[in-house]
Amino acid sequence: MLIRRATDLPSSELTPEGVYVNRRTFLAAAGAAAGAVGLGAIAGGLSPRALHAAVLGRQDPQAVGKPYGLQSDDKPTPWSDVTSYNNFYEFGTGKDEPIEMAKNFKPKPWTVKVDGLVGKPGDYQLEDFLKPSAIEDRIYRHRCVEAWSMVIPWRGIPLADVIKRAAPTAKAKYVEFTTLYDPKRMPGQQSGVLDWPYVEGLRLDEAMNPLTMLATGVYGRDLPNQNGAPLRLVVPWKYGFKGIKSIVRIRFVEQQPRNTWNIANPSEYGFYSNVNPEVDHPRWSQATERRLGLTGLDKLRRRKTLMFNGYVDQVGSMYAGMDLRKNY
Ligand SMILES: Nc1nc2c(c(=O)[nH]1)N[C@H]1C(S)=C(S)[C@@H](COP(=O)(O)O)O[C@H]1N2
Ligand SMILES: [Mo]
Repeated sequence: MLIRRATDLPSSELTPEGVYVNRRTFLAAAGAAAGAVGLGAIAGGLSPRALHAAVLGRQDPQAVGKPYGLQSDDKPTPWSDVTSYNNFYEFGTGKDEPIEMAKNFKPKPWTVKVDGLVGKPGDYQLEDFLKPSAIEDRIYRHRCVEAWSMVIPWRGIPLADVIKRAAPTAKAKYVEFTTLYDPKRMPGQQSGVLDWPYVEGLRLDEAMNPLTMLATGVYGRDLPNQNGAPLRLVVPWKYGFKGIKSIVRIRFVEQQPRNTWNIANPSEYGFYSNVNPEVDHPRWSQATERRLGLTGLDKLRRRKTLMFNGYVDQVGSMYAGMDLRKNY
């Protein structure tokens, strides 16, 4: 990996993982919202939160869940930011696009295939797939490779539960996850911007780590489509792109699986993708981050990024002896 010293990324949030920016949808929606509520020409200045409230009339729900690894100044990022600022290229490359483009997506019924090197492969209806596990609410830090962060109250089950039920064989060393491939329902897949379907992977011990979740909700509600309905991965010590959305297949394999962003740009995105303030992205620093959903002076303050996103105690030992510059 090419490692260059970089200053903080300017406008990091406007640069998707290496491709391009599309603010047209957002600006059009902002214009419409302003018209509807009589705000006139200041439309372009509406925050996603204000826009959300204006268009949908929704109040932020209360965060629910047990805090994991939070610092004293980590407050849950408002629902309106969590659900309006998303990367989900199946529904557009702009972060403001998924909320709009995914709104008619139907995540039910949903089947999950469990296969590969397991004693108990199967195709499950989502309800049956989840049912044996207790649903939990957990509040995690969330750090994107583009140097923005949130604090998200997830709802879901430990991935370890699913793995134990699948009974992997001794040969299984990795877990591969695959997103739905259905270009009619996911119009972004009609473009060649990524190799479809989106795929991700974890080493088996990472997948078994008690922090790793399969999420079905945020803020105590079912996942909004733009957040990866009805089932997505949450790995809080890794960059956000490991959190593959709308999962239809979980496969146990012997070799390290390929992962979409590594396929798209191997010099910038690796397999491990652990949050690490000491290893810069080739085009920007990873030492600090910008927290979304804040106001006033807090909004301007960059915070120091923590090793493994603040989860060293829970996950550090899995990487003992590994060169984290090589295994980025
Ligand atoms: N299927 C799929 N999963 C995906 C993506 C995607 O484009 N497609 N984007 C990833 C990226 S780059 C990030 S940062 C997170 C964003 O998740 P969030 O919208 O819940 O914050 O989803 C990840 N999962
Ligand atoms: Mo991302």
